[in-house]
Amino acid sequence: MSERSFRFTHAITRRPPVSAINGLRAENVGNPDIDLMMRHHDSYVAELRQAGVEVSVLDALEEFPDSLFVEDTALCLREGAVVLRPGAPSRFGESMAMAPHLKDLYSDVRQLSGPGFIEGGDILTTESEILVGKSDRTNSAGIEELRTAVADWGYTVREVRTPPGVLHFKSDCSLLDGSTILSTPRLSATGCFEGYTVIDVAEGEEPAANSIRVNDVVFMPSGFPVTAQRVRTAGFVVIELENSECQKIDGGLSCLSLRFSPS
Ligand code: CIR
Repeated sequence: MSERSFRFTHAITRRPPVSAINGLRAENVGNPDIDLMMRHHDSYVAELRQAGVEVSVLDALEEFPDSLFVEDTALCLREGAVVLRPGAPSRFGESMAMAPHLKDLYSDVRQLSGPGFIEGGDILTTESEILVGKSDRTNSAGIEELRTAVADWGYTVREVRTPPGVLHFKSDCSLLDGSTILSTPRLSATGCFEGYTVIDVAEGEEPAANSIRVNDVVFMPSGFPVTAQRVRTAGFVVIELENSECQKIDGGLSCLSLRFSPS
């Protein structure tokens, strides 16, 4: 089986802005400590490099408090990239700021023109398909537009549902290999992963579902030991990363990078 869904040569990240203290969040659990967030971000970049990825670190964008969460701005595939349309009004301009960087790395960059909305956090690319969770940030019109945009690259898009009250589809799941998914029980219970092997995160450890497989390792947020052990027991190499400050503004590990291998 091909491994294109988790073998990456490149990643794009963006430095956290000081304005991230004003980042969007569903619940206020206190503002992030920006210095600590910067240190976590440095470690994240270093670990991606250690995993064999060439990482671009873009300058912070103070006018966009959530701009460190670059994943929401684009979908990067082997054949090309699609510039998305974030559904949060304060984040809409972030994808325009990302487009030129994608054009440096890809010869084919496509732009969704709307009127729908779609954020990268709702998109899970597996070996066989692209699952997109409808959410408060991603609507059916956005999903349809993405379907059309990637059709001639040979990808199938399947519309699924992000659980109510959950920010993004991938807040609750991640890909561990071409056919294995780490998921919260509330998401896997919907049946959307039929045909895949599913590992459920432990009760009370829901944020662990936002992990990332990058080449030979799985990066997981630290502080969720039962789930980390489950993933190790299933045969994966796990590296735990501190992400406490991003979690205060609903950001997981996947949100912090676009990972890809342009062909
Ligand atoms: C937001 O609400 O948009 C940000 N505070 C968090 C975005 C997290 N992104 C992601 O899950 N892909």
